[in-house]
Amino acid sequence: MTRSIDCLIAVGSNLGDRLEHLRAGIAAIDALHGVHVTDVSSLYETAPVGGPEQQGPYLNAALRVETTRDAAGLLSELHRIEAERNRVRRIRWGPRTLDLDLLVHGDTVSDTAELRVPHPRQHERRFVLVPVCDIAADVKHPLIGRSMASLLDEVASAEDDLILVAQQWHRDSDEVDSWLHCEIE
Ligand code: A4P
Ligand code: MG
Repeated sequence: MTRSIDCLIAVGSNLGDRLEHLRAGIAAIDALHGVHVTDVSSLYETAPVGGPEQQGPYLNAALRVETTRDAAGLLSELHRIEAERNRVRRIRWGPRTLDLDLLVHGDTVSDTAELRVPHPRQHERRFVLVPVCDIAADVKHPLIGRSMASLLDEVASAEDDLILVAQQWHRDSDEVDSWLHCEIE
């Protein structure tokens, strides 16, 4: 039997109907052969870090996933799902309908342009670490060797850089304020 690998994926959107993009992305990941979403973090609205000025705020969350796929195979499926949500890459860190970043894939380490795991900037970013700590606070960063909770402790926070929007949100039946379904341009 193929070994099942514990993974973390960051999800983000700051263009169009952000909630819809994230929900559809999670459903598509869970529907992949050999992939099972085991946990979903709370949903956060976060101020954009980097990229062009005047882009809209992000919705960010994190997923825990079990998979029998290797990291490259899983990432190529994540890119396909992004493309299904009309993700267009124009400018680095520019607005996007759906961003799916593979943060951790078991103890896999890769540093090529096509596949960087663990994701190189995750341990510096509250918009990644805060959701990750909802579902995987004790998971150790495969290279740094420290828990996600201890990495979060060291990241400086600015006022209003991140607000909790909802704890239960990723299924259609969940109750989420209707403002979340607004279109961001
Ligand atoms: N790539 C290689 N390894 C990976 C991996 N583990 N996961 C390649 C995902 N992609 C990986 O990615 C750029 C290239 O990295 C692709 O060719 C991919 O095959 P991308 O999705 O086109 O662009 P990106 O996500 O903008 O790139 P990058 O450099 O990973 O961005 P970051 O560092 O993730 O930052 N502010 C807030 N508040 N919330 C956000 O979610 N996101 C970013 C993106 C910036 N600011 C943000 C947010
Ligand atoms: Mg990305």
